[in-house]
Parts: sequence; C-alpha cells; structure tokens
Amino acid sequence: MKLYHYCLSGHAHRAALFLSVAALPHELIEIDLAAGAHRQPEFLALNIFGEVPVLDDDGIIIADSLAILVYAARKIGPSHWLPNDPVVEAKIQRWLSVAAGKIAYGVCAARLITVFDAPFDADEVIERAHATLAAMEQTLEDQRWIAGTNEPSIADIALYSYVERAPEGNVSLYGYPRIRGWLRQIEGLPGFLPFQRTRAGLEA
Ligand SMILES: N[C@@H](CCC(=O)N[C@@H](CS)C(=O)NCC(=O)O)C(=O)O
Repeated sequence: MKLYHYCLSGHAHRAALFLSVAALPHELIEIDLAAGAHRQPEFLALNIFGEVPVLDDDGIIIADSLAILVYAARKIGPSHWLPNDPVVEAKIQRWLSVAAGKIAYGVCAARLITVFDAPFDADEVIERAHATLAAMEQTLEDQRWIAGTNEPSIADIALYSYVERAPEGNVSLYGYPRIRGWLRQIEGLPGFLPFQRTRAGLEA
C-alpha cells in the first residue's frame, strides 16, 4: 500500500496512524502541499478534491482519511477497530462524523490559523473547539474509548491527531483530564506513530 501524505496534516496523520497500529505494511509518499504538489494533474487524478491523504492499495484508490480508516479496518478482517455489530458500528460512525465536522471546524481550523495563516475567526473556532472537547470529556467520564467500545476503534484514531495538537491552535487541553488520559492510552498502543509537532499557538 502507498499512502499519499503530508507531515503537518492531521487528516493524513490519522490515516498513517491507523495503518501503523493495524500493522498494515505501507509506504508513505510525501505530497508537498506548500509547493502545490496536490494541485498537479497526477495527484488530482487520485483525488479530485486535491487533498491528502489518499491510499493506493495495489491500484485501488481510496481518497479521504475516514474512508481510508473504514477500508483498512475492513481489509484486516473482523477486529475491534470496526466491529460488524450494527449498534457498535453506528456508534463509531457517529464519532467519525464528529471528526469530519466539529473537529474539522473546531480544533483543526484553530490550528490552521496559527500554522497555515488560515483567514478564520479565531474566537469562533476556538469556542467551537472547546464545545466539542467538553462533550468528549463528558463522554469519557464513564467509558475508556470514545465510542463506548471495550477496545479502541477507528473513532479513537480519527479523533486523536487534531485533539492532541489542539494547543498549537491556542486551544488548551488543561481543563480536560479525561481527554488527556485517553490521548495517552492511544499513544500506548503498539505501533503508535506520533504526529509531528509545530511550534505554534500555546506550543510556541
Ligand atoms: N475530508 C478530507 C479532508 C482532507 C484535507 O482537508 N486535507 C488537507 C490537509 S489537512 C489538504 O490536503 N488540503 C489541501 C488544500 O485544500 O489545498 C479527509 O478527511 O481526508
């Protein structure tokens, strides 16, 4: 498998992290977003939206980080990452939706301001980030993993990268002890792959 990747992208990181913890052999191919490599025709042929990550599994092309998590989880066969039980799968999907929505427009957007000079309203996205973190903190009160599973699922992987780097976007994790514990649990998984740090925001 080849994963088209960019080292500062949390979307790309969540895909790379899952391939790593699921022990799926793969090669990382860096797409230099700063140099516009994602707007070249060869890359647009892989993903019409011109975004990383994209997975190439021997000619099967899967674009979108969450689609990659689902594909890779199904590829390894039945496992705790994405069980077949409809109720459990729906609970996991609910948090994948949070990763695609509230996280993208919250902690991720806040980091885009400080790391990539994105022209967003910092107060608005930081407030949204804290609302999502507060809901996650409350959810983790009586469960170890975010979707209520006994073992980690792809929902935990999907949420990890941008939540862990939230301070780079001036979103402190100080008030969220359960989230910090949950992050450390993910970091303790065999095959864990760290997300590159940037000196920005509260990490500057
Ligand atoms: N929904 C996509 C979003 C991916 C995404 O936003 N990737 C960003 C990097 S974090 C990107 O490639 N941006 C390039 C651009 O928009 O010019 C996914 O989950 O993979």
